[in-house]
Amino acid sequence: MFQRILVANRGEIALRVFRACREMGIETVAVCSAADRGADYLKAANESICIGPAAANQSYLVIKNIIAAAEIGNVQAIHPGYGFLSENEHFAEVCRECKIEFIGPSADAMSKLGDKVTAKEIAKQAQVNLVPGSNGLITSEAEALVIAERIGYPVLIKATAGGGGKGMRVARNDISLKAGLKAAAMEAEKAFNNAGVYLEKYIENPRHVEVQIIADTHGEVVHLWERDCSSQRRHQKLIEESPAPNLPLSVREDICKAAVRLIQAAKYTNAGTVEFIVDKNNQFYFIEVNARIQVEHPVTEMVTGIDLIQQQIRVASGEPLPWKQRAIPCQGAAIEVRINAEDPDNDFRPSPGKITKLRVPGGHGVRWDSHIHEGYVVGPYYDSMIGKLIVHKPTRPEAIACMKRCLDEFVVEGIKTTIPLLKRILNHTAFVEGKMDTTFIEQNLLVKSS
Ligand code: MV4
Repeated sequence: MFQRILVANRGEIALRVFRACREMGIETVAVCSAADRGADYLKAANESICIGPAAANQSYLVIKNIIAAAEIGNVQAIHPGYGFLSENEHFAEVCRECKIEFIGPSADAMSKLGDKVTAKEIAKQAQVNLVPGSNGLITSEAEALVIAERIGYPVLIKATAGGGGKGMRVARNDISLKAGLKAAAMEAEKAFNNAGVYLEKYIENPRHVEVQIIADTHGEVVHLWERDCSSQRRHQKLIEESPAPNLPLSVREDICKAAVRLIQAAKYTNAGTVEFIVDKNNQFYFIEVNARIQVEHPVTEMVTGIDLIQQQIRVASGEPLPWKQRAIPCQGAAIEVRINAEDPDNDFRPSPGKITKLRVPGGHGVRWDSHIHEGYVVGPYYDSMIGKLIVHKPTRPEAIACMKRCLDEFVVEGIKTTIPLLKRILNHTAFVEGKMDTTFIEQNLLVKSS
């Protein structure tokens, strides 16, 4: 097992990893930008090294600065957290060239799954259900028109280097398909340096269901059940839960087994998430793989009782997975809300500033994963998430009641937060009945600015 790990991240997830390591007897080295220097959460690490100015592209995203800190800090491994360099295959490669273990998948698995067309080919080989569409990249307008004719409109144009909804375009007829292809390819070239696009049948109003998996370096893969993340706005998740509501057990088992087959076929190691969309008939379709630990991992930890960060570290050090699939339960219901320093009534504008008063809820089955405190200054430089509130109860109605009670107890003064919007969602019949889809919040819960 490693004795010392560097955490190449900040805020909530850096603290989450420091805490996991402390319990395992592993020392931690923190990196921080000038903006985070002296922050309270850094005291949970054994040492902290400043790696550059506030701007992420001059600190948390600079590979050579992080490697330098890892050398100075004398660590054996790096945990990347989520965001920043977590899915950067070049970073994973450099770590291993420097004889530092990257706590995540191999650069090879990352690059194969990072290309959506290649990921779909692997999924097809593993007999995982795909959305009908093009077999691979679109090579001409004429080809795209023939495929659209075959699968029927509406169709969705996606960038092979995209993901997370970046560079997607819906087309409902030949004219918008032709225009969309050109625009999507140009946008993808600019954003990802890769103009490749593919076509899929557009599934209207899907649910977003994703499967947590973890794989060791000895060929064992298990799933840790699924999460429903349909409560989102512009691809930013607001609420996540496990198990997925209104999904029959047989479908849940099938989707989880499909995820395991895909991960085995990709020779993927460490923790990852296989993302699906689910239509009104509970048919599921593979969408993409997220090759990192995700923000919403705590809901899975609550229902399975497994510490995913500790397990990531164990499998990265070469330990075999300690349990068989049948020993991984999905007990009760867990819900997570993301609390962001944003104004939901003002187009989610970031709301940086000093937190002048903070009262955090507690009680049975309540977990608060956050680096903030009264007096903390939320800066303008990074993602606006300031914490995650997670509840775990025997049943979903109890979890909803608990979350509502917690949000009522919450006091955050000095900045605007998404708490009022979260309360509205939790009180909406669509959420209470487990009937959210990925379009619901934008269509029903937001005051449209004219
Ligand atoms: C889709 C889709 C409908 N049909 N693919 C958006 C994010 C990216 N990971 C995949 N996404 C979608 N792919 C087909 N063929 C709808 C979405 C989608 C979505 C998916 C998951 C979570 C939120 C979403 C919000 C809008 C659209």
